Amino acid sequence: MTDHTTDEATDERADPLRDGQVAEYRDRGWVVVPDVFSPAEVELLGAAAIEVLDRPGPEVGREADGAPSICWGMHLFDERLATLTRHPAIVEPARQLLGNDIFVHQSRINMKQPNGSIVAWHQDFGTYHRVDGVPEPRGIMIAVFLDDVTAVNAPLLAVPGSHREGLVSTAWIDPSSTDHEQVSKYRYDITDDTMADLVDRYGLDVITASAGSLLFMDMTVVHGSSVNISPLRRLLLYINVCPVDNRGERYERPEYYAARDFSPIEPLDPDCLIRLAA
Ligand SMILES: O=C(O)CCC(=O)C(=O)O
Repeated sequence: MTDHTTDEATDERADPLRDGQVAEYRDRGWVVVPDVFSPAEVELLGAAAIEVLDRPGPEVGREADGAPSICWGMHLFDERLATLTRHPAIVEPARQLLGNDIFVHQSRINMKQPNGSIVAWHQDFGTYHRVDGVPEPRGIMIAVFLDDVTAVNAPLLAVPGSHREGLVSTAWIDPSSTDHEQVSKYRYDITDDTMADLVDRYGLDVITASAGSLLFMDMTVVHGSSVNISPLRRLLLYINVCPVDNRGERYERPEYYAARDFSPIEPLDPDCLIRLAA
């Protein structure tokens, strides 16, 4: 992989995140990088996401009224979304933070429908470890904001510093959950007592950003989101990556949930998305 230690002034592939951003990620568990993608790129990705959410297959999870809320494995189904996973703005910071080449363990489109269901408190690594056999809590949940997300349209909520806890041991799969056959089938929800303890010790933050921004979050951070009772759309894409020396060792779930392809991702050029719009 690229030598990320070279002097910034002489290497155009120097570390993409500044020291302060890396420190914020390590300390809090996440960092937001604003205004990465242009309005044209956001429009291209939004159109791709809406098309993919229209798929009839089991990779699409739905609200009780049938409206699609999630599609796992988005990059397997669309060239524009596959290209996104190889965009340098995604790949280079992830390689920098993880100190190794990366692969995509899971991707998903998350459309928070008006009055759609909550996402209960969980750690993405909880499922990746317990179900997919990813050995260590090393990986990043990258969110691509395709809408402005503010306090009013059900932003992501997260416990800062909770990545230091490692795997939260009291998480469980709730078979009585209304969306058990769909979205929460593999999700280890964190119990109320554990959540109260974590919030007591670490607090709870809201993550807002404008369309075109990126979030890099340690995949061990405890997070969730509430119902979107606003009329405003909230469309996010997620690309969850692991370093190539931390790959899943069990294959109980289909590939759209958990990677089979562990080859290191080489970044494309910065215009790779916009070229697809032409
Ligand atoms: O976008 C959200 O509100 C949370 C999504 C999430 O954490 C998940 O799908 O696992």
